[in-house]
Amino acid sequence: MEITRRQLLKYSAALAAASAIGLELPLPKDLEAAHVEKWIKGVCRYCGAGCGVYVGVDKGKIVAVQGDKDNWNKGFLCVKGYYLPPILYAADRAKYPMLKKGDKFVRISWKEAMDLMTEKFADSIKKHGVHSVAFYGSGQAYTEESYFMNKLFKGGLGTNNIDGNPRLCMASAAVGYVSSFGKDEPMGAYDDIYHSDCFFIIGSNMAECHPVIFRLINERKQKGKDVKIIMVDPRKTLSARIADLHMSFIPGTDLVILHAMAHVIVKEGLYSKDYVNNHVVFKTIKDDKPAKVSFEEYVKFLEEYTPEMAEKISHCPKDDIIKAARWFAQSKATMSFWTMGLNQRTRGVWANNLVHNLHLLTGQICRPGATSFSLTGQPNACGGIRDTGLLSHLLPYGRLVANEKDRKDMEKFWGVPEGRIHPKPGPTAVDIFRAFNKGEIKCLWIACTNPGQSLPNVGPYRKGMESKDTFLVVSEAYHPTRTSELADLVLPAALWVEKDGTYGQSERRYQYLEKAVNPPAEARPDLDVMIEFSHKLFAKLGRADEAKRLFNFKNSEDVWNEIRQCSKGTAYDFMGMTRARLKKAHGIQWPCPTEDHPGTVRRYTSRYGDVLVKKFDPHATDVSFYGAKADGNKAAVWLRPYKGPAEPPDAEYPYILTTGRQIEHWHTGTMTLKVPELKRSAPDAFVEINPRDAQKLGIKSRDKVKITSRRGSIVLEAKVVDVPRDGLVFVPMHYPERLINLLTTDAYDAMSKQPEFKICAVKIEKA
Ligand SMILES: Nc1nc2c(c(=O)[nH]1)N[C@H]1C(S)=C(S)[C@@H](COP(=O)(O)OP(=O)(O)OC[C@H]3O[C@@H](n4cnc5c(=O)[nH]c(N)nc54)[C@H](O)[C@@H]3O)O[C@H]1N2
Ligand SMILES: Nc1nc2c(c(=O)[nH]1)N[C@H]1C(S)=C(S)[C@@H](COP(=O)(O)OP(=O)(O)OC[C@H]3O[C@@H](n4cnc5c(=O)[nH]c(N)nc54)[C@H](O)[C@@H]3O)O[C@H]1N2
Ligand code: SF4
Ligand SMILES: [Mo]
Repeated sequence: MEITRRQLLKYSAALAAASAIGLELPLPKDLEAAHVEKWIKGVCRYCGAGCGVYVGVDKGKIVAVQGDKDNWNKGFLCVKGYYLPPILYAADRAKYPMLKKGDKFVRISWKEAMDLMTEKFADSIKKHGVHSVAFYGSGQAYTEESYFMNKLFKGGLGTNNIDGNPRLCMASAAVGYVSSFGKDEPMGAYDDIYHSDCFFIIGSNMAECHPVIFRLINERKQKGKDVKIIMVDPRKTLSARIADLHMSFIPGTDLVILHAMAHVIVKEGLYSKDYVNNHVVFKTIKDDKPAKVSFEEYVKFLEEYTPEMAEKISHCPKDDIIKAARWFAQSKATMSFWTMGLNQRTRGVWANNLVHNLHLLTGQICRPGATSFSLTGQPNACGGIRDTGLLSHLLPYGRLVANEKDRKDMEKFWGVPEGRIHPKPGPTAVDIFRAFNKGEIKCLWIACTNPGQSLPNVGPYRKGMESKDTFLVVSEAYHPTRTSELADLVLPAALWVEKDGTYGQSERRYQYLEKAVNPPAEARPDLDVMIEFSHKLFAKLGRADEAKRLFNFKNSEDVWNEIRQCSKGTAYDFMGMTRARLKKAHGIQWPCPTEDHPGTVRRYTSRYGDVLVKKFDPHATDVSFYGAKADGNKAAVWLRPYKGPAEPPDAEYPYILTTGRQIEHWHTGTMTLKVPELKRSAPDAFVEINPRDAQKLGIKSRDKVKITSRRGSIVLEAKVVDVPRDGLVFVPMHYPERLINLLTTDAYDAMSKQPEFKICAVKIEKA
């Protein structure tokens, strides 16, 4: 059966959401497997929602996927989830280690590959020191893999040259949570959706990017009385079409909108005196340092941010701002969601702080339905990267590289000499590639990410990756990709349920993925390769005995057990999540300190079950932001002045280019473009432009259009639709033959170092 895009969306949770009808659509016949020997419990490979799945195995092959009815997703999946099986059997799976000789790749053995790789890394370390090697990881790797590499680099080698693609994705959210609440990760859960009656969704196209979570919101909207959805996005996305209020504005100006909402809330007395008096400190930056200020000073700061002023800057109607502020403050329970529209910005952290501000001011937090919830992009950005600390400034479970006590703590835990962990944060994603370009980093290992396509301003970084003067290893499940084509050595990787491990998802939920089938040919689980690498490298550095002690893991369960120990006593404590428990459970939410603990749905509140409140704050009555010990366990409302994007449009480049996603495809398309139904539905890139701008430019749908930024240009087909606002165009990021990142800017947020993928200036002409 030929499936059209319309039908496909229908089968996905997305259209169910968008049209708010037909929620129980049957699946098309060709999604149901003919015969299944056994069903194995797991998790979807793709987004941070973390839908529970069962994978159907027949004769050693995955033949079907169905939703887990006992998990939070209640058996629902979106199209990507249903169509998982074909990604394992694509013709371009990487099957053997491949070495680049001249312009060609030749097959070599694993022994040759590991000998060569460890020789290159050891040689570089001996000649140029430990900071001449680096690792670039992924929010899609298993927790065990990421924890292991972090230990190897920071604890074993003593370099912080290790970062990952969550820097492009969740860094602003992580720094936002830490600066507002003292610790990372959301306090709430998907369960809050069932209790909320106002959804404030900003910079998030949930219908396409988190469809099953969006489905829950729609279900709530249909069942609840007077449930409001506010959507704040400069495009009228599929998600925005069902909103009660869609606030459109000039990209990069939403800081003034958020301040103006706070202005209205304060002016109309809609704030919570209890929160202001008991749970909040007000903070600003004075002389480059955080400083406390009074509530009165905050009110004074807000004075200039009137709805009128906000309208002038953002072009969002002031009446919308006032209405949104009232709905937010006056609903019984308000829940916010945001993703890349806020995070991928040079003011990403500030934008995150301003959303938290609204919740703290109004007391719309830490009770059922009221919470400030950052949606995670990748399936293991939370558990694997933010929690294990695989970012160049972090150590596991909330500890910091720059904090002496935290370093000592980890040195003791890992059993390495005091002073081993380097006190200075290492380079972040973009800066790793800058250093690689300059030859300051000489050997780089990239695993489970495709930066040759996904980095901002990717042109110069592609040149650096291709250089013959440095050594690039890429662990990939497919070959060639836009990164593996630039590598010196490609290591074939087992994919998803071809190996076992743990994912930690948006709502602090850990889930275990069992191995269901064997990887093709000589592809191996990344963890096996990482462990072998550590022993061989240390042997070449004359430290074989140390490696035996530090990296003595036989399998992923050994690593998981060390990880649990490492979380013990921290604000992340999940000592109680044994492998045996995770195998049976349909996900467990941390904190979960003991084996008989059921997991924690809502954090920072003892009334709703967080047992760590009493442990860290014995005097707490109900709510305690115990991560913020230095501020007396109070959260921070930040005074963050308005600043616009790094590259606003001007006379020469008068349009704004924004980039992002479609429901069918995953990032660089290596997986989803191999699924015929998904490819048919969304076959190629396009530039979305609204009818008014199209008319001005003399462009019709399907015309070829040339888009040029200060860094590069691309020719794409026009799609004239009334989705982006005036002056804005949108291009999806998924297509390897259409590198939109040749145009984007690598300017990044000063605090989170997350690049501004969402905004750069372009000019547009008919090609
Ligand atoms: N189908 C699919 N789903 C995915 C992924 C995928 O590749 N495909 N990837 C996953 C990952 S890793 C991530 S990070 C998430 C991303 O999920 P989302 O962030 O929801 O998706 P995007 O399309 O990147 O961008 C979201 C919206 O930001 C808006 N935006 C642009 N500029 C601004 C601005 O200045 N302010 C505001 N408020 N909004 C703005 C855009 O118009 C766009 O609609 O999706 C996850 N889910
Ligand atoms: N223009 C633009 N660019 C963006 C963004 C944007 O909004 N706009 N968003 C940014 C964001 S939020 C993100 S998260 C990044 C994502 O960017 P990437 O992480 O670069 O994109 P993916 O396609 O997810 O890359 C994962 C790679 O790992 C491979 N793989 C899959 N499973 C395994 C495995 O088990 N082991 C190994 N070794 N490999 C495996 C896949 O084939 C794929 O090539 O893109 C960023 N880039
Ligand atoms: S919503 Fe996300 S986790 Fe759920 S099926 Fe779709 S891609 Fe997979
Ligand atoms: Mo992401």
